[in-house]
Amino acid sequence: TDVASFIAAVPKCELHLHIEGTLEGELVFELARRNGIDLPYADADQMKRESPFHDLASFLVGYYRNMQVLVTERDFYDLATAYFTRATAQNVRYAEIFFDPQAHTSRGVEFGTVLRGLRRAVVDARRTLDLHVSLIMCFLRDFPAEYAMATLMESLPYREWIVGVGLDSDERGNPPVKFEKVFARARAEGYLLTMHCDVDQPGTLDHIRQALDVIGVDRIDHGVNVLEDPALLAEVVQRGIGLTVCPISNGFVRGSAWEGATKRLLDTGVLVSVNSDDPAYFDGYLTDCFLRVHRETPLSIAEVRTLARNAFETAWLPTTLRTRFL
Ligand code: ES4
Ligand code: ZN
Repeated sequence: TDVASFIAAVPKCELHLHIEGTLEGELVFELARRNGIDLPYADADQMKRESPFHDLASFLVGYYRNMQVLVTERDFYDLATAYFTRATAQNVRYAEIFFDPQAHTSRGVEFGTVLRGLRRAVVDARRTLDLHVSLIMCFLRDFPAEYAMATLMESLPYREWIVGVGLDSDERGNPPVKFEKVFARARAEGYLLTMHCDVDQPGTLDHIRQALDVIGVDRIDHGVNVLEDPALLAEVVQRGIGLTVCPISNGFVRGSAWEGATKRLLDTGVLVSVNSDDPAYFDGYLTDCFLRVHRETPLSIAEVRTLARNAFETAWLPTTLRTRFL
């Protein structure tokens, strides 16, 4: 088989996927109608055309604006189910998906509404699609640490439904150490830890260093800037820290500067995985992300297999599923 067919067919695992980033324009309009919300656009095409972005901060504006159509438990169920269906069609077998409770509680949607909707979709996906999904709760780093801590406390009744915690949103001026206490408490509660060290953000090498040494993360989301620091790179390899790289979103926001980064990380022995980040916004689900890497730097079938395997290897799988997938 050729590499492209192999990419499509190989069983895949996704570790860096914001469920709110799978909100397609058509669903925005359907939920707006259902919830009686007025949108300042005639249709999904116009909305997309008139919401351009050029960096992380400008991307986040449209991302949070569109989320306002998510109100009821059913909305969160429908959002997640739509992604699970698309992912399964691309041979994703296991996914650890991020959700941003504060993007909803901050506008009056209850934490439990979000969790129950997502959980019901996870349970149904296992039954109807044979897709296994775990939830990772992300804190919004541009809100105060106290709000993150309150969110962590709010999650404890749902502890069994959540495998770990992460950190996302606007990184500028919001370093990992801002959340040192929150992540220490999360660890004590048994959550596994990851956080975004987004590409080319100001202070990114310090952020990666803090994530490793102060926070003690189990994985890093993005983290491609380790390629600029041999000591950091060696440590990531030696500690077996997974980097969840997102080739399409990197290209979208950063242009061509990091083209080929996935292959370079792979060649250096990093446990790098390929992920789609916010596929509704960056126009590509997981197979498309692998194809992007292959277009940047041609991959052998063995290299595709390693990239797919790295994701399962660095996933937070329960033992029964580890033996099934690895
Ligand atoms: C995100 Cl690409 C990215 N970076 C940081 N936070 C995010 N939330 C959703 N997508
Ligand atoms: Zn992300």
